[in-house]
Amino acid sequence: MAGNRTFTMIKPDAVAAGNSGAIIKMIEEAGFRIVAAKMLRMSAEMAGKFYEVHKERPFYGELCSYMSSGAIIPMILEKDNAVEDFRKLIGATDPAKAEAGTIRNLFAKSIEANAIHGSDSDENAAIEGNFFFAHSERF
Ligand code: 3AN
Repeated sequence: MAGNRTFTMIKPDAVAAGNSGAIIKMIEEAGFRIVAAKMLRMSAEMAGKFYEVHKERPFYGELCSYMSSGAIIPMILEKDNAVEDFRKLIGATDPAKAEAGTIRNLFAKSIEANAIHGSDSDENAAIEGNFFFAHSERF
């Protein structure tokens, strides 16, 4: 059965460009409830831990320095079929391939600075949510 929670981060490019408000508005208008949210800047070490599953990929080093280059807004979101519906709302990893009207189509600058993260499975949504939020920080 599909789970009802996913995890997202608004990435440094979108926060720096002043697009967080517009992105959160799209997320809420698509029917997601914000369960947890905060703003922080990750250290390179913290980004390295978050993206550990990608450590063999050629872009790992750059991805970690990019993700620690500025403030991010991690959030836990709730909706029926959350993981799949959220991936549809954000669009493809590469903004050039992201469907019109998706968050990445509207706001991403490149495949790396692609505005927003969305978990790819219920299992990863739980792991990633736990990485940033204590149970007492969820509403
Ligand atoms: P998604 O975030 O769409 O699930 P993944 O899991 O393949 O995409 O990649 C994780 C993150 O790594 C992406 N959000 C993106 O920022 C970065 N990334 C993916 N592919 C590349 C690439 N070819 N070059 C640079 N960064 C990449």
